[in-house]
Amino acid sequence: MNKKHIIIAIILFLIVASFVIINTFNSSSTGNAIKEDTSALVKEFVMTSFYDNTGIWFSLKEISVNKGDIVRIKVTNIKGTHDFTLDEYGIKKMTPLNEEVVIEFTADKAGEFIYYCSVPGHRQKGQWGTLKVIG
Ligand SMILES: [Cu+2]
Repeated sequence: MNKKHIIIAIILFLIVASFVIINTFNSSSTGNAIKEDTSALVKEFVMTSFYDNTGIWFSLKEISVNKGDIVRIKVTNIKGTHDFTLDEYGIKKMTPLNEEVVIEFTADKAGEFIYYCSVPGHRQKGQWGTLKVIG
């Protein structure tokens, strides 16, 4: 073995050793970082839809989030036949009686939007609310 071979052997050893070190470092540092790596926040809201002798309603009249948030709305219809409609976000979901329906979307458009029930007459009788997306 001449000098050249020894130098090549040392270089190869250093390359392999650095790979091992890098891999060890990566796996230990990403272990708890993976789940924290979501910059978007999930904003959760819970509401019911129902009617009474004064009108037809969503229990939440207003929802306020920041642009970029993930919005999760849990709607339970406790009286009547309703849906949850939010035109600007392309959402129209039936809400069967006594069943929690989860609506989830990213609030990527800033502004004020009206969510409502599209069953004829319901919006006019009060079944709507405002989604405020603060940009
Ligand atoms: Cu309705």
